[in-house]
Amino acid sequence: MIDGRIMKGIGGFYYVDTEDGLYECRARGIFRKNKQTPLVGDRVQISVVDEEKKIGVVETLYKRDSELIRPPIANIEKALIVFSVKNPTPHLSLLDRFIVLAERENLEIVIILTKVDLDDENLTEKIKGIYELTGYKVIPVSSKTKENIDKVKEELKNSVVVFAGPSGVGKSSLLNEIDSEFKLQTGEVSEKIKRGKHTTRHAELLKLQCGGIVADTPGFSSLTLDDIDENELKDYFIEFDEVDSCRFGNKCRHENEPSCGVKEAAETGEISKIRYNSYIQLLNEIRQGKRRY
Ligand SMILES: Nc1nc2c(ncn2[C@@H]2O[C@H](COP(=O)(O)OP(=O)(O)OP(=O)(O)O)[C@@H](O)[C@H]2O)c(=O)[nH]1
Ligand SMILES: [Mg+2]
Ligand SMILES: [Zn+2]
Repeated sequence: MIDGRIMKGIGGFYYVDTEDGLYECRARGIFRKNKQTPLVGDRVQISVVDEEKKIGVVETLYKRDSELIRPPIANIEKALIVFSVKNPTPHLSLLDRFIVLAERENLEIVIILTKVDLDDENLTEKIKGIYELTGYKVIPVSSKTKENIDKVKEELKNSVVVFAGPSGVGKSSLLNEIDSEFKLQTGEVSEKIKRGKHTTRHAELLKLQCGGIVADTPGFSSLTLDDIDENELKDYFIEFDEVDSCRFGNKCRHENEPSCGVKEAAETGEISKIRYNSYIQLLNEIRQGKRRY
């Protein structure tokens, strides 16, 4: 038996990286029976079936430190959330949804704004302003002009990082710039509807020359917060924590409660009104069990 990490999963095969190289593995039937699905990023134990051909079987799935459903990936430490300032137009409610899901998994979060070479409406500064108030690092980049590629590289050193964001924002393009050995497929953004064409089909872990592991993933166009509790949501808007003085303390849902410090902070601009409104929208959505975006 040897330990390894699932780098890629396609058509029922798992590609497991071990100290003895990469093995193509099937998973034991028992996982399916127990409704367990191995995920890219899973730490596993495999038995070798054919050393020559590098074929094995996944025998054990170790406990996950973190798990995302969209994109489907396990044991990530940090999420680089990638949105373009144009083509496609950034959808901040979708960005906030992803932040909530990543916060719940305790991931470190960095926001990457791509295609700044196309920014003719100064959206870069606007979005940067909103999210810097939260405390998240925001890095504007362009794979065209190579602006700030180095800063993104810095974020990838000695860490296990996922690139996540909508289709067509330039995740794979950016990764190709970051490591000259990567030859990831990239796709056009549809001229008419300005949406990506889902070029990347599977999540895949890639080893970087500089050390560190990064996952390229398929773009998503919607995220639901179905299994998040309405009382829990506020914990994932981390800037609310910095505001003291809600009359009901930690019980305050920052909605209609009197003397709510968070609501006041959104009025004075101490925290972003846009983020606050986004919180209220998501809160209502969770309540109504609605599934949008
Ligand atoms: N102008 C400009 N175009 C870019 C930039 N980065 C990527 N693109 C273009 O955007 C399109 C989509 O890029 P991809 O890298 O395939 O996007 P993706 O996020 O990987 O998309 P999916 O794999 O579908 O999730 C391609 O036509 C790229 O050439 C950029 O910085 N500036
Ligand atoms: Mg891609
Ligand atoms: Zn409050």
